[in-house]
Amino acid sequence: MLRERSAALFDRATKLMPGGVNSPVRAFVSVNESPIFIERAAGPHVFDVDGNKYTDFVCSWGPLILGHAHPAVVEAVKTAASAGTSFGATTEREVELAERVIEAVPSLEVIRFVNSGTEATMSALRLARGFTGRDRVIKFSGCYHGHADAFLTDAGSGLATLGIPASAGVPEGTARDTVTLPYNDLAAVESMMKASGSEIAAIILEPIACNMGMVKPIAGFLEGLRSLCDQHGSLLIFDEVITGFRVGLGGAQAHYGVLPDLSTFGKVIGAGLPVGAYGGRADIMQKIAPLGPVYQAGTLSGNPLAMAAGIAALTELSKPGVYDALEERGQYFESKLSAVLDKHGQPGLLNRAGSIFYLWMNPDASGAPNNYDDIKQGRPELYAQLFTKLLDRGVYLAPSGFEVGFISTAHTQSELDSTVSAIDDALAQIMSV
Ligand code: KE4
Repeated sequence: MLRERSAALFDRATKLMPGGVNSPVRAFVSVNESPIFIERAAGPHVFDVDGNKYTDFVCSWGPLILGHAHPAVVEAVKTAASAGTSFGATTEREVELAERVIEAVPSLEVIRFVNSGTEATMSALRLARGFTGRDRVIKFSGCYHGHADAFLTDAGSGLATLGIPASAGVPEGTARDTVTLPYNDLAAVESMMKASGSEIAAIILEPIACNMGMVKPIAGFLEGLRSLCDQHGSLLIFDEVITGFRVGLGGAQAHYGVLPDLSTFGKVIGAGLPVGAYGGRADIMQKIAPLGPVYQAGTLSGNPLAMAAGIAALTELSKPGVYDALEERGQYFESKLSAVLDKHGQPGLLNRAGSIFYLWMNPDASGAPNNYDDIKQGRPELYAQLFTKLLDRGVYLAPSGFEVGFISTAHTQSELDSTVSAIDDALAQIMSV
């Protein structure tokens, strides 16, 4: 495929923005490619500025569970925009979306909208610290909670992609208050809580880790964290920015039946527009200004266009059978792709949770990964080869071996079949070398 206009635009972009991008993973560094510039998208497809068509499994990193340019979402945004783009005042749409989110997610009593997942987790941590009067937080290696200082130790997503163990610019004191433990290692959390539980404001995690590739909680892990937080008066925070409204209307907390004290959201609830949210128990949330002493604010929080998009998306997602259909598509894709991986001698393993999947390129895998150290046994260079060959075959996977892929309601069986066939073809080439 020719991608000359993308290359020319990238040349201009690199003179204007760091790495030519507004978010590091978009630079395609770890897959040794020049990034594609997207011109438009529809349903399961994106089209680059050179007119090339790709079946898209990035889906803007999760928000587009209904596919690109869903008519109901586009119409809602157009209608909202024609009445004004922002007021800096309360609107009915904020009330409506808040009611829908709270109704859907079992642990939510009160919610606050912000503009990104980072803002949501940053605010949730400040709230946990303000509510408990404690400073320290436990996070898990390979989990990514956005780019607030407290979370940039041994994090996933772009830091994993670029091999950055901890970001420059984070003060020693901040890093000292963040304890980073191995995901799924309940014994490590138990001993930390036994030693310092009275200092721990919160334990935060992705209930299904999707930023180191995919790592699911082993039996008892989430329940164990819940119990440890109860024992030591710490708050349990589920970062559901990816899993929220993705693995079901109630998110991972409903799926696993473990209720956190606070949850964070983003992505799907904005349907591609900038939205984040944090919420949970009313007694905790009432500490937030203007009610309480924990300050958090935002010029564009609850933006009418973003609220309209979110309402439209949740209206579609609330229709009967939507998540069953997504699960069926996920199962179909998993069964077809697993057969192709077997055919080529299992160069990789597919991990899946609903419509989220992770292709872990690791010929030595003996089973699903349980933590970041397992994940790092994989072969990102093999993934990079597969990425490039698939891009040339019109399949756009995440440009990083540490990111997951997403299936939307717009991905038909035909798109999944052609994708599996392209992977079969690409692996035949790669494995023959
Ligand atoms: P944002 O600030 O990027 O909206 O959300 C941060 C965030 C928080 N929590 C979780 C579980 C997340 O996955 C994210 C952001 N996800 C990455 C992709 N894995 C965003 C992609 C990017 O950084 O460009």
